[in-house]
Amino acid sequence: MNYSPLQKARYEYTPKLPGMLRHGIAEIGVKEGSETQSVADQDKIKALFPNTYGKKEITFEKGQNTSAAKKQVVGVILSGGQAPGGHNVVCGLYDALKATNKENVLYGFKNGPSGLVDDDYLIFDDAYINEFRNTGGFDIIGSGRTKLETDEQFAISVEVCKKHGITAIVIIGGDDSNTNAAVLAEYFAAHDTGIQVIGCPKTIDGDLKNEDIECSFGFDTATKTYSELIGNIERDANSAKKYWHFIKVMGRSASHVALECALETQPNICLVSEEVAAKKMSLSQIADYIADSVEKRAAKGMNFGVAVIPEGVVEFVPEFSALIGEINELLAGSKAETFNALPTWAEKYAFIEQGLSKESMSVFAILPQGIQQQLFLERDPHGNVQVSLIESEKLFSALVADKLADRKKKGTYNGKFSALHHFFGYEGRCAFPSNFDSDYCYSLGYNATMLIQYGYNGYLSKVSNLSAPASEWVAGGMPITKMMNIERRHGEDKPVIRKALVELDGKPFKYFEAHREEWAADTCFTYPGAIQYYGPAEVCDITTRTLALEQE
Ligand code: FBP
Repeated sequence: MNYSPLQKARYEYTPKLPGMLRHGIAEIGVKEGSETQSVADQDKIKALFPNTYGKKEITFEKGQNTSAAKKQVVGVILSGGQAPGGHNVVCGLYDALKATNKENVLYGFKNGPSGLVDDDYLIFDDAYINEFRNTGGFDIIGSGRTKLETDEQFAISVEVCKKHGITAIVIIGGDDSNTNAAVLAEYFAAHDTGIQVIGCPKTIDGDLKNEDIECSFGFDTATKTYSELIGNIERDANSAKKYWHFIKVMGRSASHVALECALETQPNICLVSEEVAAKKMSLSQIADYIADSVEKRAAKGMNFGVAVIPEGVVEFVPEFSALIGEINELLAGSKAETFNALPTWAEKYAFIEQGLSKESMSVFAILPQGIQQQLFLERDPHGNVQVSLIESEKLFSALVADKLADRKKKGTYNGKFSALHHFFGYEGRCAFPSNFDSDYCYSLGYNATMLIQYGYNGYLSKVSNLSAPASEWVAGGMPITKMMNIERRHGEDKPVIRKALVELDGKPFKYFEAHREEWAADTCFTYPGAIQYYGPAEVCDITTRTLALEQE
């Protein structure tokens, strides 16, 4: 194996645990808090989770470890998209298991939740796990997006666990995966299996957060990686002075990633999908908003700039989601075949023109042809438009170019507009975790072992007070049912963890709102540079601006 110098150096890094987990295992006591209730729909959630609902929140503290001495055989699963720090959750889990009892065993189910039902696993040992300490990626066991949600899958899971003597399953995932973890925990309890389930909050998107979970892991490193790249592009823009860069960033529906990157780099424009929805903005209004900045800057001789676009923004534009809905209808069932059989784009266009309402057609007509075609070509297995594949960075730059052409005709704008496009997503999901994510993830894993040791089931590993130094972090657990409500999904009422979108009255957005006018008209770029792993704590251990503003 060839290791990079940084990889070798990171193997030596000792992640910081919360103060209360730093004493020996024998001195980790537990304090139970009050009973919990779900955030909404209490009666319905209680009825669906009769065995795991209403449990107490708990905190660990220095004291006598009163847990039952019992050999633990634990299985861990990585679920969904990669997020920096996942390896450290596994390392923390492993180290705490071994520190508790050398006989404890950790199984890793491969390639996501399907590994459990397929009984596809490896057993961790020191030599294997040491290769992954403080590194990015999920390649330690792989990940996948299969959901564990049917009784049949649950029954197989019980058989697999029994076969290996597994006492607990740890699921490292986002809101959906942890919702599934809660359902699995309830099944295990209802069938008296004695198997526990613990979740850990993962996703670079930052949308698994609530009053208990301050942030999901991976958000810190991913946004720092994107911010470094955006900062570099800003510096290039400010040097060359000839391009407008349109940069789309991952994050699915929520705009937490885009907003954090904007707070870090102060670009000229950052769209926030949640604001677009609240103001019911049209594509034309958004294009005008960006064109205003282009025009103001051009008047000062600055024919360059940077615009950050959240991945999911188009879904939040009401007229655009209406258009998507109509397209899905237009091509439902066998109509897709009729459409696909049309030989030329002109004929396809005529078919579309006939099928769409006047309003949706007027939206469709202003889209660049590449995007129009994308809407009909890139479809998911259910035949629906794959909104996440829409190149919104190109869409908005084309709409802005049209606006500027009009303004030129009217004589209000006389600049040059040349656009370049970028999409940052995969670049950040497997970066070496920042010190924050290394420490946070290791703590989440270590803490998960403590929750297992104390016999908790259906809990999320919780580490809080995260903008303080790690020594002051607070470790404990929260029943997952506390975070749930009922939502309509695929035509059915489902118990789910509520996805956290950007709050427009929250401090991070308010800060952005107070500064964006100045950023749009002037050049206020900030260049955060690369993540620093070694050096002064104020450079290396700082958390996101989002968390700092939320907790100031
Ligand atoms: P999770 O929600 O599973 O954490 O994944 C987040 C994410 O990185 C999104 O930001 C992005 O839209 C999506 O995954 C991409 O998924 P895929 O890796 O399947 O292309």
